[in-house]
Amino acid sequence: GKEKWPRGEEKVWKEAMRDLDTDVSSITKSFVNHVQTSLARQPYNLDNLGAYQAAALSVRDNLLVNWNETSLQYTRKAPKRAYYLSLEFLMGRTLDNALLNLGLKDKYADGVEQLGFSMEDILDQERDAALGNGGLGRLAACYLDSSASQELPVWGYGLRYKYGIFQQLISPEGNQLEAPDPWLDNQNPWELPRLDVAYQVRFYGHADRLNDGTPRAVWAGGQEVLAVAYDVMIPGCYTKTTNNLRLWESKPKRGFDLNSFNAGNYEGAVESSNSAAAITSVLYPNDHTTFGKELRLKQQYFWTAASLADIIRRFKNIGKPITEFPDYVAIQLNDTHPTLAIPELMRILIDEEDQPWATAWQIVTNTFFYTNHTVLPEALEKWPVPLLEHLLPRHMQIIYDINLLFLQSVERKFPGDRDRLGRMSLIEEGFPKQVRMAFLASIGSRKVNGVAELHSDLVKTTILKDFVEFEGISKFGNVTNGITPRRWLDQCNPELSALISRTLKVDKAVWLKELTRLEQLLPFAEDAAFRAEWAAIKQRNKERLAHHVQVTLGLTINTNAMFDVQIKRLHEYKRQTLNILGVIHRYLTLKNMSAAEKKKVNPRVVFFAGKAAPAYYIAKLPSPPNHRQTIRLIVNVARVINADPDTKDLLSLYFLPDYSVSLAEVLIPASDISQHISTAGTEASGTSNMKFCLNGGLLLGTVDGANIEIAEEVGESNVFFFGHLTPAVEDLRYQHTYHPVPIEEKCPALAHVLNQVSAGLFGDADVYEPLLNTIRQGDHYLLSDDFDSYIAALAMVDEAYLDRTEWVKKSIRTTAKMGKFSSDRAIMEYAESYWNIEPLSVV
Ligand code: GPU
Repeated sequence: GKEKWPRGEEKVWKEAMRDLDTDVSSITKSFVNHVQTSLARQPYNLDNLGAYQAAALSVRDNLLVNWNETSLQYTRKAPKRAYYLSLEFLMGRTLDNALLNLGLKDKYADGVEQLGFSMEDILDQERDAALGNGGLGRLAACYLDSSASQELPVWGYGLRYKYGIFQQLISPEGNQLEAPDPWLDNQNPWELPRLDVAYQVRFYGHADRLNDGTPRAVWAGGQEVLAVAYDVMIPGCYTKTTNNLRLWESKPKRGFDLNSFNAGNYEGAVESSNSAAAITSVLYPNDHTTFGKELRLKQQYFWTAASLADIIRRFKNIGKPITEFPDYVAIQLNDTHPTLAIPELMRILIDEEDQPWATAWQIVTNTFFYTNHTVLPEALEKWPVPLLEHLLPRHMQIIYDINLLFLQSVERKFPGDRDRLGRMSLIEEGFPKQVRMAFLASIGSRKVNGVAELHSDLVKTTILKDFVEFEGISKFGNVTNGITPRRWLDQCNPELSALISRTLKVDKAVWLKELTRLEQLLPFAEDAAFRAEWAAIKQRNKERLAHHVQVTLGLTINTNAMFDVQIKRLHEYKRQTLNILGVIHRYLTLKNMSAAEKKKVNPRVVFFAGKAAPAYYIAKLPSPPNHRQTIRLIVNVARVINADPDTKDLLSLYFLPDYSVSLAEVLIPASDISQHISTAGTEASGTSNMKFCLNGGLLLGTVDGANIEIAEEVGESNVFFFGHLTPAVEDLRYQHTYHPVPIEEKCPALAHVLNQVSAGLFGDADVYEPLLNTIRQGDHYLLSDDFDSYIAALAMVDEAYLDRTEWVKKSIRTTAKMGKFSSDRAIMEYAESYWNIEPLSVV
């Protein structure tokens, strides 16, 4: 029976359970209260860090009230819920975002000012939560914001890495150095340890089929590790809905192994406890690459097993039969990293719930949804069969069983087509055999999608072509990525946000959630006074960036120049090399100009930022040139160019170290033009392209990923496109291999640039040789094919910038037409067309 509630006097409870007061004096009271109690500090010597912590704890109180209320409603009403499984959540900072979503920023700013602090200084104390590598992890963070903002019952599940993405340092020679990111060192106020929410996760051991006429098996032995929940509050914008991001931490099942301890093996006992904790110790810093490391596979299973156990327990509380699981639960797989959830759910349904195979498979294939984020072959996950057999013996059996039944059904549809069976098998033949995770994710899911129109078409016609032919096209779709306009406009560009509200004559609470309203800015492109305000805000954002660089790096930046920005992970396919070679071309051209010619040139400042994969895992390979060399080249070109009195007023170059979400928030609003220049067909979507355009920066790019859809929205006259198109890429690569043309003939301008680098114009000539040779020979990413049109596009940018009035019009029109790229739109497409979930208001 249920206990009587409230236990004591109802009136007392109800009064105490009101929402917190949010007038300024209650805010200062709560702040000081946290200083004295939670932090146990003396108010008289409180520093900025302490003030940040007190402010965060005070804001958190508000979030927790909403978060509790939201959970209660979900439990009471038991709606269908969606779960977003992602190995990465690149959250960045939380305080500013929470204040804005709660609508409390002005009041807190007022309160802390009365106490002698500045809001800006306080916000700047927060460390980024950088539990991700790049676009894939940041997308997950935007999707959580949009889910909460639209009152959708969506939870995230991930890992609580002790160390996030490494901190990047750049040595004076231009080498990337990596330092650990101990982001949890100063207590994290945004998480709530849930030591009572814990599950046991097994590894290794043996799996024995019962062979009793059922498909059941018993998996026993091996190692058991504990998964403990840490909950992160995800506030919606102007709504009480506050969702949850549950991150798992690994712990040894007992503090240490008592048996070894008693046997006098203290070291062994401690080691076993270390190995359990190791699972969630560090985020793998490799983006778009896989290398069969056992610890990474352990992370993937640990996380999917704990998340599924938690989801199933919650489902069981509703009291419905297990066959109704897909009516209450949708699980989105963010890339193939959580694909083990498919055999894991099969295992639970068969071995623990005693379901027949067909029923279990029916449940599984109605529960999961799989998003693919790349078609680059080297990025498609494959796990060696021997490793899986060793670590997860029962799952390997289940994968074999899935494969057998699947191939039998393929054989029925395409009798005798053995090539097809080989192509479609979940097991790739070879030494060792490997499990193709994208295939397993596809056949185990209700729907499969790519992240932009072009990319989704490529998924359907290349890597999953056979699967489309077998299962029908309707299972394969597209959901074009989006970004949250809260962080990527209102928070990072408050002046522009305020101008938009004033101009549209509507509160930002409205247009931030209905972003297509920005279209109403279009007529103001013709209004000179509006254009002046627009341009002045861009200018102040450039000064804000320059100030940031001055304070952090001690460098003085020319804010009367065009700001040209490329910021993203370093990757061959993203072609930062093309950009730096273009910069060198510009430098050489300027060096040859007369004083009179130079007068007509508009000054330009080029910014790069981004991390390269650490060297350790390729260190032993016969050095394919890696992106670290590109960083080194950028830094050394910067050293030469920025010091050259002939050119430095017209061209300068900066590599900003340690790119992060919070650095992006300063860079993006300051950009006049940004570069998204991947070889056509290689960038699945890109999302920073959307952020720049939303902030009125123009786009220079290839006809790739979401660039295409951005151009469709803003109009081709407002973007600068160049380069070969996707259908030409394969032919060009074929030419490179079988009919190579020397680069001097094919692209003399590029050959000249390469020769200058080789000749030592920027020092270290031999260091760059392997990098330059990838262009001279093979040139897989087609720099030599696209260089001339790239240079032409850069010239068109220069030309367009000379007519500043026209440029500002383009900038306004670009922002005005970016409504489609709100992550609210994207997440609603998932909610309606995939997950079948609905908003639920929390009042
Ligand atoms: N992406 Br696969 C990553 O950031 N990391 C990865 O390992 C893989 C994909 C990116 C895509 O490169 C980018 O084009 C896309 O916008 C983003 O995922 C989100 O879908």
